[in-house]
Amino acid sequence: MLQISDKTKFELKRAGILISLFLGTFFLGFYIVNLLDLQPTVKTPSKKEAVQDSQIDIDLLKKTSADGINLADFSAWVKANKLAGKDVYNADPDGDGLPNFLEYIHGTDPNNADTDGDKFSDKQEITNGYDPDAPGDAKPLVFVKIEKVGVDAPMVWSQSEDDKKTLKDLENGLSHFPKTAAPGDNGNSIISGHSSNYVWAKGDFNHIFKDLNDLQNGDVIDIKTIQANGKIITYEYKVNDKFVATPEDEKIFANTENPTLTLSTCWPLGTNLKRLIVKAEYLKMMF
Ligand SMILES: [Ca+2]
Ligand SMILES: [Ca+2]
Ligand SMILES: [Ca+2]
Repeated sequence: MLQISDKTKFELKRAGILISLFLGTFFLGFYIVNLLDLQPTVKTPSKKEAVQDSQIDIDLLKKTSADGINLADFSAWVKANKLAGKDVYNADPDGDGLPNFLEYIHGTDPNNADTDGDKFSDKQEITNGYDPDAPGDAKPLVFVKIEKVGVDAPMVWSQSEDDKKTLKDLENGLSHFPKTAAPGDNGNSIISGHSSNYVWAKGDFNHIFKDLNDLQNGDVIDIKTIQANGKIITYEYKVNDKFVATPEDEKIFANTENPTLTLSTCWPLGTNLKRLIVKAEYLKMMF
C-alpha cells in the first residue's frame, strides 16, 4: 500500500511539473506574441502607410519610386499643395495636361497651368523641350552620357539645319537636330556628334562619337536634363538598332509614337560619306 502511495505521489509530482512547464511555456509564448504584436503600433508609420493616408495610387507610385520618387516627400508635397482625391497621383486639377506626379518631378505648380507665366502651359513647355519653370525660350541643360563608349557631353539645342551652324554647335558638344522630339518626349529625338574632325578644328568634342560603333543592343544611354529650378531628370534609353545609312536616309528621321533616340555620326571614321546610326528605345525616367 505504502509503495503504491509513494508511486502515486511521484506520478502526481511529475504530472505537476509537466503541467507547470506547459503552462509556463504557454504564458511565455503568449507574452512574446503579444510583445511582438504590440511593436508596430509603437513604431512610426512606414512611408507606405504615410502615403496610404493620402490615398495615393500605391501601385503607380511603386513603379516609379524605385527610381526616385520619395514617398514621404511626395506625400508632403501633396499636403503642401492642398491636393486631395482618390487618384491624387494622376489627377490634373489645373487642367494643363500634366498629371500631379509630373508636376512634382518638374517642380511646377499643380494648381497653376502656367507656372512661369509665359503664356505657355507647363505641359506645352515640357513636350517641346522648354523649361516649364523658367519664362520665355529657356530650355533645360542637357547632358548625354553613354558609359560604355566614354561619352559624357553637353547637348546643344540646335536652332538651324544649316551645316555651318551645326558645325559651330558641335564645337560645344552634341547637337540636337531642330524640330525633332525633346529627349524623354514622344517621338524621335535626333542627336549628332563628331566621330572625327580636322586636327586644327576648334572644340573639345571632335571625336566624341568615335566609338559609337562599339554600342550593341541593350547598352544604356542616359540623357540628363537640368531645369533652372534645380530639378534633374534623367531619361534612360536602351540601344535596339544600329546601321549605316546615307545622310538623307528616311530611316534616320522616321518619327515614332513612343520616345526614341537616334544618335548619328559621320562614317567611316575620317570621312563624311555616310552616317552610323544608333537607335534606342525609352526605358524609364529617373529623378
Ligand atoms: Ca497639372
Ligand atoms: Ca501646372
Ligand atoms: Ca509656361
